[in-house]
Amino acid sequence: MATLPTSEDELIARFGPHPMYEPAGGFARRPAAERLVKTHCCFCGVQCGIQLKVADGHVIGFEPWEEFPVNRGKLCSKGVARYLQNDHPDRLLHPLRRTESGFRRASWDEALGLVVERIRSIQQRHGRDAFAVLGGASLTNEKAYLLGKLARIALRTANIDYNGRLCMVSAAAANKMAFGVDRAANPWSDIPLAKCVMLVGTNVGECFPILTDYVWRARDTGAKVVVVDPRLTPIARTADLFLPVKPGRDSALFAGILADLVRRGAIDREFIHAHTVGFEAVREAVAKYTPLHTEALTGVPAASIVRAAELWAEAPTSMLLHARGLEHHTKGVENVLSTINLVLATGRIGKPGCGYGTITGQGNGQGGREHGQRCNQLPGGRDIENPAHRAEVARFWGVTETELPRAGLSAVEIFDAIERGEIKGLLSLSINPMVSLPDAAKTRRALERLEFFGAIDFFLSETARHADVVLAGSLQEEDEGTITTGEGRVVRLRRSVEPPGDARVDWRILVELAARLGFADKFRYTCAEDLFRELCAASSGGPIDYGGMSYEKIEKNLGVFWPCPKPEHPGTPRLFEGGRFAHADGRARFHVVDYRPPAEDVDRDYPLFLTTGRVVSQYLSGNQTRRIGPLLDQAPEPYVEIHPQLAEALGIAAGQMVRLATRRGELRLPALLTRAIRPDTVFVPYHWAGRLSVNRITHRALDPISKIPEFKVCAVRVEAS
Ligand SMILES: Nc1nc2c(c(=O)[nH]1)N[C@H]1C(S)=C(S)[C@@H](COP(=O)(O)OP(=O)(O)OC[C@H]3O[C@@H](n4cnc5c(=O)[nH]c(N)nc54)[C@H](O)[C@@H]3O)O[C@H]1N2
Ligand SMILES: Nc1nc2c(c(=O)[nH]1)N[C@H]1C(S)=C(S)[C@@H](COP(=O)(O)OP(=O)(O)OC[C@H]3O[C@@H](n4cnc5c(=O)[nH]c(N)nc54)[C@H](O)[C@@H]3O)O[C@H]1N2
Ligand code: SF4
Ligand SMILES: [Mo]
Repeated sequence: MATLPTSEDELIARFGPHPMYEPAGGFARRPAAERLVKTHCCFCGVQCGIQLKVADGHVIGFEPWEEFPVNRGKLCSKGVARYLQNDHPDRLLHPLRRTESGFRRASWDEALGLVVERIRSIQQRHGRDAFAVLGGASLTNEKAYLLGKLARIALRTANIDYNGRLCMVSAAAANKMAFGVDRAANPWSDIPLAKCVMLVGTNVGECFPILTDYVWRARDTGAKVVVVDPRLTPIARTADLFLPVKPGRDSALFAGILADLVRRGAIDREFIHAHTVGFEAVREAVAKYTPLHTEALTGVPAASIVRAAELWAEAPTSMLLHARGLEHHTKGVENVLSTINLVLATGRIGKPGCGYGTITGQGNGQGGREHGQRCNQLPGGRDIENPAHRAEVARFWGVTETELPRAGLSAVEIFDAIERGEIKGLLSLSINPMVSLPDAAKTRRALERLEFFGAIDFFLSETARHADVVLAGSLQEEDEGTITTGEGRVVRLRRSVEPPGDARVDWRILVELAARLGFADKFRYTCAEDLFRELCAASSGGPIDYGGMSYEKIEKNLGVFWPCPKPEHPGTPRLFEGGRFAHADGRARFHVVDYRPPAEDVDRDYPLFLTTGRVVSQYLSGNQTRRIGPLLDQAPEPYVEIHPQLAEALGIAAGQMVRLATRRGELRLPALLTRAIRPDTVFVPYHWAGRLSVNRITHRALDPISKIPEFKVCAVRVEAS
C-alpha cells in the first residue's frame, strides 16, 4: 500500500505543485532557513495575531500565534490566505507613468519629481486647497500621522481625508457627542461576561469571525443574544431573538425599545442622575414610540420589540455592539445615538460585562481616525477648529497657528469638488474609491477631470488605473509600525520582508516627497519608531493620549490600550469606570432622536429596498482579496439575495439573471434565493469592480454630521432579465 507523503518536498515530487494556486514561475522548493515573525493580520479591525513564516526574503506561510490573547491562534479564511499576496505576480515592483499608450516604467527620481512639480504648479495656479490628499485606515498609525502632517505642513492644503469616511465616522461622531471621546468602551473580553448581547447591523459571523467566538462564549454561560438586521445572518440564526428591521429604521426601533423600558420602570435612575445629562427630554421624545407605532415604522413585530426590552431589562449585565448596518445611513449619527440612549438609560456601561462599542471595520479603523488624517482633526484626536488645539499642534510642529489649514472637505465631498473642477490635483494612499464610493459614474467623471492624480498602492487598483503616476508602495508585512485595534489596543506590526524589486516602504515615499517640497527639516525620520515617538509626543495631553507608549512597552504587554498618558501608566482597557465620562463635567449626554426616513425611500417606481455589504472571503474593494486564489474561489462574483416570496411575485427563478434598476443606473446579477432576508429588501455584496460593482447604483446621500454615504439603503426596482 502506498504511504502518504510526509513532507512538502515529497508531496511536490509525487504529485507536482497544486495546479490552482501555483505562483507565476512555479513553486520554489521551500528553502531550509525559515523564521517566524510575530505580527498581525492585514485585514479587519480585530487584528488577530499571526506568525508569518519567512524564508529567503519571502513570506511563504504562517503559523498560529497562540499567546496573543485576542484570537489565541485562531484565524478566519482571509487571515489564513493573506500571505499569498507577498509573491503575487500582480505586485507593483516600480513606479509607473502614464503615456499616450498606457503605463510605462519610471524611475523614482522621475516619478517623485513629477508629483512635486504638479503639486507646485497646481497650487500656484489654483491655490493650496486645489490639491487634495486621501489616506486610508489600513495604514499604520505612523503613516496616518505622517500623511496628515505632510498635507498640513508641506502642502498646506485643508483638503485631506480618508476612507474611514465611508466606514466608522457616524459612530465616531456620536461617541464624541455622547461620551466626549471616540473609542469602543470595552475590551472584547467583556463580551463573555455579559448576560445579554445585542448585535445591531453587524454580520459578525462573516465580518468579524473571530469575535463570533466571544458571543458564543457569552451564550455558553447563559447570555441571551439579540440580533437586529434585515437579514438572518449566520449569527442571527443562533440568536435568542431576531428583530428583522426594515433598512433605515433603527432609530425608531431603539426609541421603541427605550420607551418600553421606561414604561416598565427598568431604567437606572441613580446612574442617570449621577452621571448623565438630558434624560428627561429623551424620555418625553420616545413616549410616542409605542410597540404598535414602532412596529408600523420598522416592520419588527410589536411582541418582539417588547421581548427585546424584556431580555435587556432582565439581564444583570449587557453589551450593545453595532457596525455599519446601523451607521451607513444619512442618519447614521442619530441611529448610533439612539442605541447609546438605551445603554445610558439602563446604566450598562463602565463595568465588567457592561458596555457598548462600535465594531471598527478596517485593520486600523480606530488608529486611522485618531492621528490627524481626517479633514476635521489634528493629532491626538484634536479638533482642527478648536483654537487651543490648533495652538498646541502648531507649537509642536513649529509653525504659526495661521499657517495651519482649517477644516477641509470630507472624502465624498472631495470627489464632488473634483467633479465641479474646484480641486485639480490628488495624491492617494490606501483607498480605492472607484469601487468603494457610491454612484460610481460620478467617481469616474471626477477622476477623469483631474489635472493630476498620483496613487500609492502595491496592486494596480481600479482607481490607480486613472492615475498619471503610480508609486509602488508597501504591503503590511514589508513595514514596521503600530495599529490600534477595534477594542482600542495598540499593537505592533513587525517587518517580515523588504519590499520586492524597486517598490518602497510607504512612509519613506512620503518623507522623500516632503523633502523634495522643501521641508526636509520637519520630516527627519530614520525609522518607523521615530515616527511613533513623535506621534505619541504629539498626542500627549490631547483627547486621545498615547504619551506613555513605546514599542518596547507594547511588545512586552501584547498591546496597550489608550489612554496611556505616562510611561508608568498601564493603559485603559475599559473606559468610563465609575461612570466618569470624557466631557469636561464628567457626565455623558443623552440626545433626543426623532425618526426620519432614509434619503431615498421606496415608492411606486422603485418599490424595494436595496442594501449592500460583505461576504466572509472578500475584503472591501477586493483589490487584495480578488487576487488571492482560494478567496476568489469562495466568492468569484456578486449576486443578489432575494426572498423566495418576492422572487415568485416577480417571476424570478434561482440563479436567473435579474436587472436591478435605481435612479443612478442598472446592474445585472444572478439571483440567490434565500429565506434569510426580508421580502421587501434585496442585498448585494460590494467587493467587485466595473459591471459587477453595486456602487454603480447606490445613492450618494450623506449624513449631515458624519458625511458618511447611505450605503445601507436606497430604492430599487428588480426585474427578471
Ligand atoms: N469578510 C469581510 N470582513 C470584513 C470586511 C470585508 O470587506 N469583508 N470589512 C471590514 C470593514 S472595513 C467593515 S466596515 C466591517 C463591516 O462589518 P458589518 O457592518 O458587520 O458588515 P456589512 O455587511 O457592511 O453590514 C452588516 C449588516 O448590516 C445589515 N443592514 C443593512 N441595512 C441595515 C439597517 O438599516 N439596519 C440594520 N440594523 N442592519 C442593516 C446587513 O444586512 C448586514 O448583515 O467588516 C470588516 N470585516
Ligand atoms: N456599497 C457599499 N460600498 C461600500 C461599503 C458598503 O458596505 N457598501 N463599505 C464601505 C466601507 S465600510 C469601507 S471601509 C470602504 C473601503 O473602501 P476602500 O478604501 O476603497 O477599500 P480598500 O479595498 O481597503 O482600498 C484600499 C486600497 O489601498 C491599498 N492598500 C491597502 N493597504 C495599503 C497599505 O498599507 N499601503 C498602500 N500603499 N496601499 C494599501 C489596497 O490595495 C486598495 O487598493 O468601502 C465602503 N464602500
Ligand atoms: S477576523 Fe479579521 S483580523 Fe482576524 S483573521 Fe479574520 S480578517 Fe484577519
Ligand atoms: Mo469599513
